[in-house]
Amino acid sequence: MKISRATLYHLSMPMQAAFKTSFGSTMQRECILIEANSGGLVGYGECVADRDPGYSYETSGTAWHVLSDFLVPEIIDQDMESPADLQQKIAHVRGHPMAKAGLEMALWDLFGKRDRCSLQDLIGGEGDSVDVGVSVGIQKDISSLVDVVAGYLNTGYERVKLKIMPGRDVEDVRAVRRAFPDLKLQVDANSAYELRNAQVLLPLDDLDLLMIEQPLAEDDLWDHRQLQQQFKTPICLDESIVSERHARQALEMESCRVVNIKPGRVGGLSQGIVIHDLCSRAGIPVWCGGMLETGVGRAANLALASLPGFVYPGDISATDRYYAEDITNEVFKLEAGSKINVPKGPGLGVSINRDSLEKFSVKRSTIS
Ligand code: OSB
Ligand code: MG
Repeated sequence: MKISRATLYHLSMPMQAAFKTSFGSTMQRECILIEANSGGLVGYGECVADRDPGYSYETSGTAWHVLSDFLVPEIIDQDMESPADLQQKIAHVRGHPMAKAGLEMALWDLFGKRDRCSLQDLIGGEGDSVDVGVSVGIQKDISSLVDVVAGYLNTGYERVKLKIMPGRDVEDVRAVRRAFPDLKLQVDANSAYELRNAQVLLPLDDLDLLMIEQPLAEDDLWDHRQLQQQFKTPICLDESIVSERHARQALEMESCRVVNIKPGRVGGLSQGIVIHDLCSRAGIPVWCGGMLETGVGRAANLALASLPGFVYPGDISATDRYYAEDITNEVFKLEAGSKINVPKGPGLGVSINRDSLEKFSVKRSTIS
């Protein structure tokens, strides 16, 4: 397979409601859509880097630069045997996993379309649907938080993740636990604590949480190990696991008992699969995180989450939890039992709504 040209679209999409985390608030979500052409086929990938370097050092600006000046030129008119082949061709580009993952996703879509095979089948996923939950941002006060959670439970979500930050942690979580004693509940701090002030989180250990996600800094596997030893509740790492090597070291150090896998954070679906396999061998459960994806990235996450080691519900909510209008014609709906169906069409199994793409594009560029 040879890519003759690729077009990058810098998108800015209004969200249904502001999504607030310990690192900032998003009302307008940015990403880069990669459209890759090969013969008569077109493949799409989503680069999940956001406008601001809050979750990661990558931004839509850095990803645009790295994709257009380094990654895409590396593959134009080059023969590729498989999507994973890309990784060798771009290994000399240090870092920038989200840019790499977006391009790799477009290749998976193309290979799947060429072979008339769904992404799920290409990677060996199973089943018609996956278990999902909803990630709830920090709200203006505790009673609004309980109301927002109640709203999601009414629409059918059976697992809720609460974002926490210093000053908005134990009391918020306790209120939700009191209101919903049997709810599958977990929290995510997005690196907002340090080992010395993370002691305030100890009461969370009695609130029957599935896990505590990324309490400490992304480059701090060691202190996560120290903290895990103080908790019965599993610590889950998100930001800290940027490669298979980090995953292996985290497991060897016992820095966590659960791993969140996001294709963007680890440099591509191929790398997500490698980490899934490593964790499965080690008996460590994984689950699929989210980056407020459009239908393109959401389709990829659903296929990935259908691999057997993904045992906890994913942060893969229905389209309407994020956007009133998406760039795919397909809309993902929440099904009974807090599930979303895995796309079965060739490649990612989604098609682009050109009008919506036009509407949300703030910049575009074709490389050939
Ligand atoms: O830490 O998991 C995170 C969204 C943007 C950046 C980081 C995170 C998140 C979420 C939302 O928690 C997950 C989703 O619903 O897409
Ligand atoms: Mg997280």
